[in-house]
Amino acid sequence: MTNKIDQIYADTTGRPADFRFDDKVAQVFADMISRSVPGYGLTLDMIGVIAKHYVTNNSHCYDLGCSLGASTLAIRHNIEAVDSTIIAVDNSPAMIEQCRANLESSQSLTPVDLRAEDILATTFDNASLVTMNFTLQFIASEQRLALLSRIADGMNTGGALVLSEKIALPGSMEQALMTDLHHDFKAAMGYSQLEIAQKRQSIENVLIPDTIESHKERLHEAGFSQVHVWFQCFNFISLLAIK
Ligand code: GEK
Repeated sequence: MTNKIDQIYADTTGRPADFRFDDKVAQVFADMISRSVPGYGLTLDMIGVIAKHYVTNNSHCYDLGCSLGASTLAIRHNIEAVDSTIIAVDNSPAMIEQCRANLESSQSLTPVDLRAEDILATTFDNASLVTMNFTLQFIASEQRLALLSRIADGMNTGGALVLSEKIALPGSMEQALMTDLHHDFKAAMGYSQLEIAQKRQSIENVLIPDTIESHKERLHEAGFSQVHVWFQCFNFISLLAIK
C-alpha cells in the first residue's frame, strides 16, 4: 500500500473546503487514518479475528466503504471458511483505483468483487460478515436506519456486523474532554495545531457522529439481536452486532 505522509492541511490558505475522498486524500489515506483514528490498527487486526470466527462456508462478506482495502485484506487473510466471496464497495473512484492495485498484490484463494458504487445502492444477501469500519458516519443521518435494515435483512442468522464509528458524547463536558484528548492524540502523531484545526473545520459538515446509545437503539431496530461495544478509545468505538 502507498503510504505518503498526509500534509493536506499543513498550509494556511483560509477556510478549508469540505472534506472529500478525492485523489489527493486517496494518496495519503493510509497515513491519514492511522494518525487520526486512535485504535485504527487494532480495528483491522480484530476484523481479522472476527472474520475467522464468523465467516461461514459459501457465504458473502461485505466491506462497505473499503477505501484502500485495509479491512478487505484483513478479512481475506484470516478467513478459514471455503467458497466465500468478499464484496468490497466504495464510491470514491480514487480509492477504488488504489484499492484494486492493493488487492492485486495480495495472494489469496478468496475472490474479491470490488465495486465502485454507493453503498446505498448495494444489495445484500447470504452475508455472514459485514464491516463498516468508519463509514456509516459519512451517510446522511436520515438514511442510516434504512441502510442498516437492508444489511440486517441480507444477513444470515448468527452473522456479524462490525460497525466502527467516531461518536458524539451525550454531555457537553464529556464531549469537550474526549475531543481534546483526540486532538492530543493527533498532536502526538505529529500533526500541527494548524493541521488539526483545519481538518476539524473541513470535516465538521461531512462526518456526523451519533452517540453510542443511538447506535445501539438503531441497530436493534434494524434487526440485530445483540449489540456489544468491543472497543472504545476516546470518541471512537467499534460495535459488534449479531443478526
Ligand atoms: C478502512 N473502511 O480502511 N458509498 C460508498 N462508499 C462511501 C460512501 C457511500 N455512500 N460514503 C463514504 N464512502 C476503511 C476506512 S473511510 C473512513 C473507511 C474515514 C467511503 C469513502 O469514499 C471512504 O473511502 C470510506 O467510505 C470511509 O478500514 O475516512 O474516516
